[in-house]
Amino acid sequence: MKLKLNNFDALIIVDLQNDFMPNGTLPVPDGDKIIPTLNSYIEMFYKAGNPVYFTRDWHPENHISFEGFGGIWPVHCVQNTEGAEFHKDLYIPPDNKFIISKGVKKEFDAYSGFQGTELNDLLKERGIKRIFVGGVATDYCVKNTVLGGLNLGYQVFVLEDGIKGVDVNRGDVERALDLMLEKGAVIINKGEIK
Ligand code: VGL
Ligand code: ZN
Repeated sequence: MKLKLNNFDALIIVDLQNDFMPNGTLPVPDGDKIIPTLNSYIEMFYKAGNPVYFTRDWHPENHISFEGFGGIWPVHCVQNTEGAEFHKDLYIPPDNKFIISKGVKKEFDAYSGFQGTELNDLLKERGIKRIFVGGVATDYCVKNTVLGGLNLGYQVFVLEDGIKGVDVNRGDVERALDLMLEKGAVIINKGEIK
Protein backbone atom coordinates (compact mmCIF):
# COMPACT_ATOMS: atom_id res chain seq x y z
CA MET A 1 0.00 0.00 0.00
CA LYS A 2 1.07 3.58 -0.67
CA LEU A 3 -0.35 6.29 1.47
CA LYS A 4 0.08 10.05 1.55
CA LEU A 5 -0.15 12.02 4.80
CA ASN A 6 -2.92 14.62 4.98
CA ASN A 7 -3.93 17.34 7.46
CA PHE A 8 -6.16 14.99 9.39
CA ASP A 9 -3.47 12.49 10.37
CA ALA A 10 -1.91 12.17 13.81
CA LEU A 11 0.84 9.98 15.21
CA ILE A 12 0.43 8.35 18.62
CA ILE A 13 3.53 6.98 20.35
CA VAL A 14 2.57 4.65 23.19
CA ASP A 15 4.53 4.39 26.45
CA LEU A 16 8.17 4.67 25.33
CA GLN A 17 9.22 4.89 28.99
CA ASN A 18 12.27 3.59 30.83
CA ASP A 19 10.40 1.00 32.87
CA PHE A 20 9.21 -0.69 29.66
CA MET A 21 12.72 -0.79 28.21
CA PRO A 22 15.10 -3.76 28.66
CA ASN A 23 16.57 -2.37 31.93
CA GLY A 24 13.21 -1.36 33.38
CA THR A 25 10.97 -3.01 35.95
CA LEU A 26 8.45 -4.25 33.36
CA PRO A 27 10.65 -4.81 30.34
CA VAL A 28 9.39 -5.30 26.82
CA PRO A 29 12.08 -7.38 25.07
CA ASP A 30 13.85 -5.23 22.45
CA GLY A 31 11.55 -2.33 23.34
CA ASP A 32 14.43 0.07 22.69
CA LYS A 33 15.13 -1.34 19.23
CA ILE A 34 12.11 0.43 17.73
CA ILE A 35 13.26 3.89 18.84
CA PRO A 36 15.18 4.81 15.66
CA THR A 37 12.20 3.81 13.52
CA LEU A 38 9.76 5.67 15.77
CA ASN A 39 12.03 8.72 15.64
CA SER A 40 11.85 8.73 11.86
CA TYR A 41 8.03 8.51 12.01
CA ILE A 42 8.01 11.35 14.55
CA GLU A 43 10.23 13.48 12.36
CA MET A 44 8.11 12.73 9.31
CA PHE A 45 4.89 13.83 11.04
CA TYR A 46 6.50 16.83 12.72
CA LYS A 47 7.99 18.10 9.47
CA ALA A 48 4.66 17.68 7.70
CA GLY A 49 2.97 19.76 10.43
CA ASN A 50 1.01 16.80 11.81
CA PRO A 51 0.57 16.42 15.56
CA VAL A 52 2.42 13.76 17.55
CA TYR A 53 0.92 12.55 20.83
CA PHE A 54 3.01 10.71 23.41
CA THR A 55 1.12 8.56 25.89
CA ARG A 56 2.68 7.56 29.17
CA ASP A 57 1.80 5.28 32.04
CA TRP A 58 1.78 7.63 35.03
CA HIS A 59 0.90 5.70 38.17
CA PRO A 60 0.77 6.65 41.85
CA GLU A 61 3.12 4.48 43.96
CA ASN A 62 0.24 2.41 45.39
CA HIS A 63 -1.49 1.85 42.06
CA ILE A 64 -4.14 -0.87 41.77
CA SER A 65 -2.28 -2.57 38.89
CA PHE A 66 0.77 -3.29 41.10
CA GLU A 67 1.50 -6.59 42.85
CA GLY A 68 0.57 -6.14 46.49
CA PHE A 69 -2.10 -3.58 45.65
CA GLY A 70 -4.48 -5.90 43.83
CA GLY A 71 -2.76 -6.09 40.46
CA ILE A 72 -0.48 -8.37 38.49
CA TRP A 73 2.35 -6.05 37.47
CA PRO A 74 5.60 -5.16 39.17
CA VAL A 75 5.79 -1.53 40.24
CA HIS A 76 6.33 0.54 37.09
CA CYS A 77 6.09 4.07 35.75
CA VAL A 78 5.54 5.74 39.11
CA GLN A 79 4.84 9.46 38.67
CA ASN A 80 7.94 11.66 38.74
CA THR A 81 10.44 8.79 38.87
CA GLU A 82 13.14 8.00 36.33
CA GLY A 83 11.32 4.82 35.34
CA ALA A 84 8.37 6.88 34.16
CA GLU A 85 10.50 9.18 31.99
CA PHE A 86 10.58 8.72 28.25
CA HIS A 87 13.64 6.92 26.91
CA LYS A 88 16.41 9.45 26.48
CA ASP A 89 16.81 8.65 22.77
CA LEU A 90 13.15 9.22 21.92
CA TYR A 91 12.77 12.33 19.78
CA ILE A 92 10.26 14.73 21.29
CA PRO A 93 9.75 17.62 18.87
CA PRO A 94 10.37 21.13 20.21
CA ASP A 95 7.37 22.69 21.97
CA ASN A 96 5.44 19.42 21.90
CA LYS A 97 2.46 19.90 24.18
CA PHE A 98 0.90 16.52 23.67
CA ILE A 99 1.85 14.29 26.58
CA ILE A 100 -1.08 12.04 27.52
CA SER A 101 -0.90 10.55 31.03
CA LYS A 102 -2.96 7.46 31.87
CA GLY A 103 -3.54 5.30 34.92
CA VAL A 104 -3.01 8.38 37.05
CA LYS A 105 -5.53 7.53 39.78
CA LYS A 106 -4.89 4.85 42.38
CA GLU A 107 -8.22 3.07 41.77
CA PHE A 108 -8.19 2.88 37.97
CA ASP A 109 -5.90 1.32 35.42
CA ALA A 110 -5.91 2.15 31.73
CA TYR A 111 -4.29 0.24 28.90
CA SER A 112 -5.79 2.54 26.29
CA GLY A 113 -4.46 6.02 25.71
CA PHE A 114 -8.09 7.09 25.33
CA GLN A 115 -9.26 5.77 28.68
CA GLY A 116 -9.74 8.56 31.21
CA THR A 117 -7.63 11.00 29.17
CA GLU A 118 -8.12 14.07 27.01
CA LEU A 119 -6.75 12.33 23.89
CA ASN A 120 -10.06 12.04 22.02
CA ASP A 121 -10.91 15.70 22.68
CA LEU A 122 -7.49 16.82 21.48
CA LEU A 123 -7.83 14.81 18.27
CA LYS A 124 -11.41 16.04 17.70
CA GLU A 125 -10.33 19.64 18.22
CA ARG A 126 -7.92 19.31 15.30
CA GLY A 127 -10.28 17.37 13.09
CA ILE A 128 -8.05 14.29 13.12
CA LYS A 129 -9.56 11.38 11.17
CA ARG A 130 -6.69 8.91 10.90
CA ILE A 131 -4.31 7.86 13.65
CA PHE A 132 -1.02 5.99 13.30
CA VAL A 133 -0.04 4.04 16.39
CA GLY A 134 3.37 2.71 17.46
CA GLY A 135 5.14 1.91 20.74
CA VAL A 136 4.84 -0.70 23.49
CA ALA A 137 3.45 -3.10 24.39
CA THR A 138 1.76 -4.53 21.28
CA ASP A 139 -0.36 -6.90 23.36
CA TYR A 140 -1.42 -4.34 26.02
CA CYS A 141 -1.35 -0.61 25.58
CA VAL A 142 -0.83 -0.53 21.82
CA LYS A 143 -3.64 -3.04 21.30
CA ASN A 144 -6.06 -1.20 23.56
CA THR A 145 -5.23 2.22 22.15
CA VAL A 146 -5.82 0.88 18.64
CA LEU A 147 -9.14 -0.74 19.61
CA GLY A 148 -10.16 2.41 21.49
CA GLY A 149 -9.43 4.53 18.42
CA LEU A 150 -11.45 2.21 16.18
CA ASN A 151 -14.37 2.35 18.61
CA LEU A 152 -14.31 6.12 18.52
CA GLY A 153 -14.52 6.08 14.75
CA TYR A 154 -10.94 6.80 13.71
CA GLN A 155 -9.26 5.02 10.87
CA VAL A 156 -6.33 3.35 12.59
CA PHE A 157 -2.97 2.33 11.18
CA VAL A 158 -0.65 0.12 13.24
CA LEU A 159 3.04 0.72 12.60
CA GLU A 160 4.32 -2.81 12.21
CA ASP A 161 7.97 -1.75 12.27
CA GLY A 162 7.37 0.49 15.32
CA ILE A 163 5.80 -1.84 17.89
CA LYS A 164 7.09 -4.47 20.36
CA GLY A 165 5.16 -6.80 22.63
CA VAL A 166 5.74 -8.81 25.81
CA ASP A 167 4.02 -12.14 24.98
CA VAL A 168 3.37 -13.06 28.65
CA ASN A 169 1.50 -16.03 27.17
CA ARG A 170 3.01 -17.29 23.95
CA GLY A 171 0.95 -16.08 21.01
CA ASP A 172 -0.37 -12.93 22.74
CA VAL A 173 1.27 -10.63 20.22
CA GLU A 174 -0.05 -12.56 17.26
CA ARG A 175 -3.54 -12.69 18.76
CA ALA A 176 -3.39 -8.97 19.48
CA LEU A 177 -2.52 -8.22 15.84
CA ASP A 178 -5.26 -10.55 14.61
CA LEU A 179 -7.82 -8.82 16.80
CA MET A 180 -6.76 -5.35 15.67
CA LEU A 181 -7.06 -6.45 12.03
CA GLU A 182 -10.41 -8.07 12.64
CA LYS A 183 -11.72 -4.82 14.14
CA GLY A 184 -10.58 -2.84 11.11
CA ALA A 185 -7.05 -1.65 11.79
CA VAL A 186 -4.59 -1.52 8.89
CA ILE A 187 -1.02 -2.66 9.38
CA ILE A 188 1.64 -0.64 7.62
CA ASN A 189 5.39 -0.01 7.53
CA LYS A 190 7.37 3.15 7.10
CA GLY A 191 8.14 2.66 3.41
CA GLU A 192 4.43 2.79 2.65
CA ILE A 193 3.94 6.40 3.78
CA LYS A 194 5.12 9.39 1.83
C1 VGL B 1 1.41 -1.59 30.01
C2 VGL B 1 1.26 -3.32 31.50
C3 VGL B 1 0.97 -2.45 32.53
C4 VGL B 1 1.68 -1.13 28.61
C5 VGL B 1 1.10 -0.71 31.02
O1 VGL B 1 2.08 0.05 28.42
O2 VGL B 1 1.50 -1.93 27.65
N1 VGL B 1 1.47 -2.90 30.26
N2 VGL B 1 0.88 -1.15 32.27
ZN1 ZN C 1 0.81 0.37 33.87
